[in-house]
Amino acid sequence: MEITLVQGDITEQRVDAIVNAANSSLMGGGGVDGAIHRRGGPEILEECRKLRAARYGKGLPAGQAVATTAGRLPARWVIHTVGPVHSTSEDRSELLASCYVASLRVAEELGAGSVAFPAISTGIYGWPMDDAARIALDAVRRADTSVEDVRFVLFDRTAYTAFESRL
Ligand code: AR6
Repeated sequence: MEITLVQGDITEQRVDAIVNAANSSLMGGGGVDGAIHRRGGPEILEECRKLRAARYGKGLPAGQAVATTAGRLPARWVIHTVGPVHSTSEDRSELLASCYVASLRVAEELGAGSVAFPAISTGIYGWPMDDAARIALDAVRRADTSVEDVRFVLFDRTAYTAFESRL
């Protein structure tokens, strides 16, 4: 597997699948979730609604992942995963690692060879960037997967630098 780092916008990535840092409602939100739905168009939300009705009436639990179309985005699929909200009283690292592993598993099932990840949980969910970078890179490196190309798409310089020094 090749791991690359990019500073930029995940909605512009030409890969088989991009990963969305969603919330368990799957009904959209701010941050990268908002950008993906905005640029991908209503087809994504439509599929999310169907998934909720069929399988996730109580919401998609943190650490799990599920795929939809990518609508008008250049990718073929969006893999929605729910990161844990950062906590200082409880160690939720395993759940954050699970987002990456579960997303790669879904990608493999789809036959996706290239996957782009944002830095899950590091925005609205408050995870410190350095720690999130360590967990993300360790999880992806250890994952037993046929995905060949993993790209981390970091939105700003600080995020890029955090991942770069970990890599
Ligand atoms: N491309 C790449 N990275 C981005 C982009 C983009 N277009 N936009 C933001 N980021 P966040 P979370 C970065 O808040 O912390 C939503 O409302 C951002 O700088 O999007 O997992 C959901 O619906 C940060 O480093 O996700 C949930 O309610 C990283 O993406 C909640 O936010 C993640 O920030 C999830 O919070």
